[in-house]
Amino acid sequence: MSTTQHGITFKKLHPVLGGEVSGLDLKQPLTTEQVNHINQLWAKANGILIFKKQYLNEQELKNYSRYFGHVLKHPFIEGDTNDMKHSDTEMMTIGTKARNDLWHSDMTWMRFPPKATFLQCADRDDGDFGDTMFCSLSNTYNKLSPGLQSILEKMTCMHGVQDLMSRYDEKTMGDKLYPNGLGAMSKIENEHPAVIIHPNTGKKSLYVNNWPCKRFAGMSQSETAPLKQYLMDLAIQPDNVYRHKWDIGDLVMIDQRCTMHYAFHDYDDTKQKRIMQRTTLTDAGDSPGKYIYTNF
Ligand SMILES: O=C(O)CCC(=O)C(=O)O
Ligand SMILES: [Fe+2]
Repeated sequence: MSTTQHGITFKKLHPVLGGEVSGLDLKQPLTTEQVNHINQLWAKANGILIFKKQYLNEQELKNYSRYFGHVLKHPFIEGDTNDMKHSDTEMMTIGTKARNDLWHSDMTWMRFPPKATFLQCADRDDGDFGDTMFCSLSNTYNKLSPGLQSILEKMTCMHGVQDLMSRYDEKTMGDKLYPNGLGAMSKIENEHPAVIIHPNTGKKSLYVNNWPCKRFAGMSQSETAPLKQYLMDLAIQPDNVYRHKWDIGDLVMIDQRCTMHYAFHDYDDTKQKRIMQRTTLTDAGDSPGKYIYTNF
């Protein structure tokens, strides 16, 4: 079922999350009305909004991103690897060999996590590989019993990035605070509520993710594991997951406040090509940051 308003067509792709917008050329400047409309559709799509055939260059992707927030200078800038590089600090290129085949939300290990990441398929070989799955954490919250909902609303979680360090150049990844001041690539854990209220939609969402959420505050990881496992199993049930098959030029706006994602690495990365580009958005400048959720 699709609806059209001001020449913009919206089609739901999945009962829970995921919607596709057509009728817009994102290379062109947008009016305030168009931006407001896209924001409404983004909420209607429960945080996963897809545009096909956009083919934005790096500057155009950054320009488009800026309509929705501040484009964060990514703090891994010193951690470039063969598989992930930064043409500048605001744009990240995710190469064929990169591994994101674990369920996660982006960078909740930060003191002030990003609200969204925009992901574009810049180049890839044809074929049935390298899909990305998205699941809804607001719907996961809705599935819980009122009893567990109210327990979780009183809880907070500790999020940490340290176990990712092995993938990067550890020498540059000490306890250093990055210029944007939003986090530290270190043993430091940052505390966030286990349930948040999305500031735009007012909807409650589980803010416990498979990664980088480590443990409930005041509890060990092993004490946390059973409840976290229960929540994650619920989150990734097939009826709560939209699976995207990428074409070159697809752009997905991912709301990191109410979703997790998983990128399949089901291909031979020495033979098949899959190049993605990403911007990371916050609601404030690079410093000192601002919470992207409403607390209880
Ligand atoms: O390549 C993908 O589909 C996902 C990339 C990703 O998870 C990330 O950049 O955080
Ligand atoms: Fe990610």
